[in-house]
Amino acid sequence: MPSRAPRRPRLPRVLTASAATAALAAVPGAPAVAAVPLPTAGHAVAAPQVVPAPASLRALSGVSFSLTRRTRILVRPGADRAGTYLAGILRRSTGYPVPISRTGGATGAIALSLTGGGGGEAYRLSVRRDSVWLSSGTPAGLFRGVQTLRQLLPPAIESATVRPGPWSAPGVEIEDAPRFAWRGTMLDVARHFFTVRQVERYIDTAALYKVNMLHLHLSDDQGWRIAIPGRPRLTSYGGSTAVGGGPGGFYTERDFTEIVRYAAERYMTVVPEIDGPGHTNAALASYAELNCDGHAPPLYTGTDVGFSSLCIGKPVTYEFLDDVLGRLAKFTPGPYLHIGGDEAMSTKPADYAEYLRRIEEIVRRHGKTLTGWADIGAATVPRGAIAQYWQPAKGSEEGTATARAAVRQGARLVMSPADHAYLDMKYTASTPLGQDWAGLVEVRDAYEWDPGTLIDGVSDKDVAGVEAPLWTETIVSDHDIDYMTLPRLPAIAEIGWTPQNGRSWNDFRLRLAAQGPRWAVLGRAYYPSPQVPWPTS
Ligand code: TNX
Repeated sequence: MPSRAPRRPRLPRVLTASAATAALAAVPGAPAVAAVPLPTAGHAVAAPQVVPAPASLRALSGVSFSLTRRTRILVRPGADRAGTYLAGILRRSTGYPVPISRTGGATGAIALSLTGGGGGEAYRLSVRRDSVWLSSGTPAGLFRGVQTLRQLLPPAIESATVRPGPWSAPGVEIEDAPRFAWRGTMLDVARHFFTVRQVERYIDTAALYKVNMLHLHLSDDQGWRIAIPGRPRLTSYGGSTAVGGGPGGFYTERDFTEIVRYAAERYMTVVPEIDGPGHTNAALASYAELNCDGHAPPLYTGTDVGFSSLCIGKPVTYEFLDDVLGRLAKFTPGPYLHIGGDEAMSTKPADYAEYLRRIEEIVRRHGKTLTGWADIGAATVPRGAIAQYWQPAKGSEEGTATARAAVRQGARLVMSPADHAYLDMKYTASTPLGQDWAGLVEVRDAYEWDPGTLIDGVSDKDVAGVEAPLWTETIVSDHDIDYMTLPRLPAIAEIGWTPQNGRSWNDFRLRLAAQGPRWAVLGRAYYPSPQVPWPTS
């Protein structure tokens, strides 16, 4: 790894609410605000420290908004869900009633409105002395804006029990929109199984950083995690273990539907993955007919890759895939089905191409968009497919060839280069969890790269977005998930959200530092990287 000169930690900037109100730019729908001097507040209000950095943020020096026992949330039509979600957070920690009202003036209120104009996740947030205005063209944009407002309030706002406050947010004018539409994270529930509750907890962590795609790696050599009617052994047997021989587990259709619902409430799309033709030992062990020789291998609890393959020439393989993908398609409202396709070292190239031809037809027939690891670029892929780049290669190096081939065919890339975006890589040689085959990935390594220039011949228009995968060979608990995810998931989330020219490591590390106390209140463990000037108290 290149050595980097240590930098002197800087403390987060602090604004005091004692200066005169700055002149405010007009926000559509908001009344003009006179530049009157503020009463001197008795406490300092932290400067805005938002992750991902908004596309545009203007701090209003000397201005702050304080939640009080009388604060209301004013929801205009279409803003109910964001309002209810925000009220849930504010009520728990402040103990204030925070009623939601649909009528009345905005003074003293947090006003949420759908502007009707503009789609996507863009939003405007204006924090003034006597009111907060949040507007967006979509409910999803309001939800993203609520995450920003959360981060403007003190970390204790995340508390599940009542805290004393004060509850002030610094005055800001924010206009924000994401760089990429796909800002994902993947959780491997195959190597180790995680319960619905654990997945939902992870969704909550990711939602705070405006992550909008949840990729679930539902099958691999070590476990099959989703119930499929008519194929009970996939879960009763194929789901019965995990890496290291643990008890495994699986989701019923109800469980899966609950995860989809919970994610959708946070405007997050679930992308289910059934890996193949490799990474299929759990399925091969469950049904002998899926093996070319008709013999089921034993269950596998090690961590090797590349040894299993579905039988390409047998019709039952495609009946099986049709059943599984058809069922998943039915329970997945999002447009994507991820078919894996990585590391098929036990499948001949011609067989791999045939597998892709057949599975592409199945995915299309079930009305979904083909999504796979970028290895699929070695075969024929349809225009509009999504290829997920994972290798730790750059420029035109070997390893980028399949991704470039996918782009030439009209696919778009989701960028997950393992040496930057893999959440299972160790931070340092002494990190107790994780792997190091792609190198050590400190927070700065996770942050300092550009998905639009990493691969020769691939530019922003070919990139659907970014995703941070958490493979779980060494990950078994909520604590492990947190420790590997924080602080790197926020780094990848910022790459996906913030314009490339609007972000820098020196600024990011200060904003990241401000997240530490928030994670502490949320009960999230994190890796206290020495690259980040965490507050000491
Ligand atoms: C490679 S990257 C894999 C996974 C492993 C991971 C461990 C990719 C598409 N496949 O099967 O879990 O490395 O880091």
